[in-house]
Formats: sequence, structure tokens, C-alpha cells
Amino acid sequence: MPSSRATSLIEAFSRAGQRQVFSFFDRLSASAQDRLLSEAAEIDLPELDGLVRALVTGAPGSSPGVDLEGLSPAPYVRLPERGGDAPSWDAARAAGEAAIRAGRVAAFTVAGGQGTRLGFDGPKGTFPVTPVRRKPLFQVFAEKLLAAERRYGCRLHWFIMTSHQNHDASVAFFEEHGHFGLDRSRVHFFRQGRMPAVDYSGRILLESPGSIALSPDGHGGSLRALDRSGALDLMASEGIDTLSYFQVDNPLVRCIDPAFIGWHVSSGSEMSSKMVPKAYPEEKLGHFCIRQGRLVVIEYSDLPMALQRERDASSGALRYEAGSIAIHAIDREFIRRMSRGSGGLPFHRADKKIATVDASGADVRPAAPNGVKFELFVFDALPFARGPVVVETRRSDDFSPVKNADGVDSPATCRADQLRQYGRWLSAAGIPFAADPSGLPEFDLEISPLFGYDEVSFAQSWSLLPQKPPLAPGLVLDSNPS
Ligand code: UD2
Repeated sequence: MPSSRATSLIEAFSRAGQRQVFSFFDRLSASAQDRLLSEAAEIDLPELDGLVRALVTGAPGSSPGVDLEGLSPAPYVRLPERGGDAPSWDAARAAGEAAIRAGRVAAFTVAGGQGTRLGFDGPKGTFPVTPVRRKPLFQVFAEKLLAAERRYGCRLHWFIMTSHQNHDASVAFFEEHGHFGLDRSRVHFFRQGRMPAVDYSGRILLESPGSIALSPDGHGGSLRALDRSGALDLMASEGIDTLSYFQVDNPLVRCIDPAFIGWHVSSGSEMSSKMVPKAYPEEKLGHFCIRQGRLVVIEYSDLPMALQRERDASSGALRYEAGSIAIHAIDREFIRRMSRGSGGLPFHRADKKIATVDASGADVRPAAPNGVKFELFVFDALPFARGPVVVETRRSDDFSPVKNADGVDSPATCRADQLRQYGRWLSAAGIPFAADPSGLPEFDLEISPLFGYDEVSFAQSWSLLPQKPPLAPGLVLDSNPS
């Protein structure tokens, strides 16, 4: 005899034309039935119905396409060495430092991904990334936050969004490693939401007879997950109004960057973003653009290649050069506004090969896309933000993601970028070393953020060392000597 919860869910799904979700219900054990019911209860049927009409059955076979009408490149704040106003950068840095010292800023990492493209089995944050010690990504960020706490004499909270798939493993990893020296009461994990995958007629797919094909709702799901998890209320009670947002795949990121935070708070912006000039037209970065007077990011897959290749006649620079490296500063109450009611972020459609079952319940592993997943992108919040600013950063100081097993954005390129950064710090401190023409030191070394996190802090720590270590392969500078 099904419970009343079961009856009402099954009825609701039947009314929505989704009865197939329960095709095998009677064959399942009581615990499997419970699991399926819990998954079904996660689904917002009216929302899904709207998405199916807008993105699946309304536009069979393809996405409705992105509106490129009246598109132009977005303006941005240039670095001082590229024509930006140095005194304004100094003022921004001072404003950012004041906000950080006052405890207004927290770090936020979206860590919902599995290292699938990397071929790594486990939460991406546990991927060993540093050149010598092979510290995991999570530890690199933790040490950067510890260094910032020491520098600014503040207590930083760190919010980490996981997925259902990697949540337990991520939390256990922090437990095993003593939270990498952070105060565990200020490290907050929460899971992102999930969305069901549907076939091309909009019917929810089952992954197995007792389980719905659910997948993470994209990094844009972080806004509603921050609200739902109570993170926004916690921020409010701690006096935190700004989140420094970054992706788990980028160990070079300056997790707490005073100048960027300063541009954000002093311009009264609700959401600000870092940019780098794209290295080449095909580089897989979103593009900051203006559309109908609003700041938007047009993803690399959505901007026609002809536009991505367009160059400015006089400077020769790419016209759509402002690439998004997925680093943002976001206002707490803006997140609350975006996560509630209608007018939230739009979903994107992704056509995927989705493992499912046939009418008899046997596994189907499709060779071609057989359905659609729905994802939210955090940068879609930008057009809703008041006074958004885009701020240039040096790629070499902020961006070298680990995405692919080989080639671009791989562990090898990221390792070389970390080594080049250490090399720049050595050079700035007047320490001679052997390097190739790209500045890549000819030996492995590693500098922990706790020893130095930029030229100045590195030089300070180095000068305090009572005995300078030889610059030999495997050199590790781990903690601050002061
Ligand atoms: C993203 C941006 C791209 C550029 C690039 C920089 C999108 C659509 N594109 O490309 O414009 O800024 O990053 O590196 O974002 N994540 C979750 N939950 C999810 C999905 C993703 O936490 O449901 C996290 C994931 O852990 C990863 C990050 O978001 O750290 C980026 O996701 P991605 O790898 O799908 O994005 P990518 O590399 O295509």
C-alpha cells in the first residue's frame, strides 16, 4: 500500500505527464522506493514544464540561440601598465583592504565538478596540483586564505559549494587534513541543486529503474544554494556583504584580492568580474559584452567565430578581447534577490548522452545525444546587477586552470605557470636563477602562499631567512620565517 507521500507525488507527476518516472516503482524494495520518492520531491514540476516548453519542445533539435542583436564589447578598468589610472588603482586597493580588515569579505569556491575531463577520479579540489609537494587544489586555496588572514588581521569565512556526487568525499578530505590549518568553524560546505535530464519530448529520464537522471544545476545554481543553505543568513549575522567567487580548477587565483574587492565596493557594484585579454580568438573564455545597455557574458560556444576573430583596425587587438576567467565579487543581498522569485537566472540547454533505461528497465548507453540537461551560469546574473564593473587582471597572477588531462589548461601547463610565477618573484627579489626564455625556472621549486603570495611578501620572507637555501631542484619554501 503506497504511503500518502508516494500517492501524492505519483499523482503530481502523472498530471505533469511524467508518470514514467514511477514505471518500475512496484518492483522496487521499500528503501529504493523511498530514495526514488526523495529524488522526485527535489523536482520543481512547474519550473521543469516551463523549461521543456522554452528550451526543448519549443525548439526541437537545437537551442533557441543567443540574442546577438546590438552587441558591442564591454568596457573595463585597465591595469595601470596598460593605460589604467594608477592613483585610482591605489585608491581601490586601499578601499578593498579596509573592507577585508573590517570582515566584510568571505571566499566562495564552486567545487561541484568531478575531474572527468582531467581523467581524475574524485572531487576536483582534491587534485594534486603544486609542482613539488603535490598539494591539492583545496590546500592551495586554504593556504592563501590563511595568508590573507595573517596579512589583514581578519577572520575569513570560506564557503564551498559541492555537488551531491562529491560532497561527502570533499568534506572527508578536509577532515582528514585538519582543514589545512583553517578554523573549521569558518569553513562551510553546502551542496548545489540538481536538475532532471529529459528526452527530446520533455519526459524525465530514469538513470536506473529506481533512480532519476539528475545532474548538478550548473555553477549558477550557487546563488540559490547559498540562499537555501542558510549561507546568506550566516553572512549577514557575521557582517559579511561580499563574496569573492572563484572556481576550484584555478590554483593561481588570488582568492582575496584587495584591488579587485576595492573596485567592487567603491563603485557600489552588486557584481564585478575580472577579465584578461584573450590570448587567441579560439580561447575558451566567455566574452564580456554590452547588449541593450547591459553587461552580459557571451559564452565561447555562443559567439560566432567571425566575431571572436574581429580585430580593432588601429590597435590590432581582438575586438571582443575581454575574456571571463570566472572570478567575481558578488554582493550578498544581490544574491538573495537573484535566488528568489521569478526573474532569476535563465537555464541553458546542453544536449548530452544520458545513460538511461528502456521500457523493460534494461540499461541504455547511447552513442549520440539522447536528451537535454539544464544548467545555470553564474555570469548570467551580471545584467541584473546594479553598477557592474569589469576589472582587468594579469593572467600570470590570477589564472591557470586545470581542466584537461593534456594540452591546454592541463596539469602540465598549470605547473609551468606556477613555476613561472615563482620565477618572477625570485627575479623581483634580485635572486639569480636559471630559466628558459619564457621565464620557466630550469628546476622544480615550490613556494607556499604562507611564505609568499606576491613579489613583496616573498621578498620580505626571503630577506628574513637567517640562511638562504640553495636554489636547487626540489626547493620548498613552506612557511613564513617571521
Ligand atoms: C568556464 C566558463 C568560461 C571561462 C572558464 C574559465 C562557463 C559556462 N564557462 O568554462 O567562460 O570563464 O570557466 O576557466 O562557466 N561547477 C560547479 N557546478 C556545476 C558546474 C560547474 O561547481 O554544476 C564548477 C566546476 O567545479 C568548475 C567550474 O564551475 O570549477 C567551471 O565549470 P566548467 O568546467 O563547466 O566550465 P568551463 O571550463 O567550460
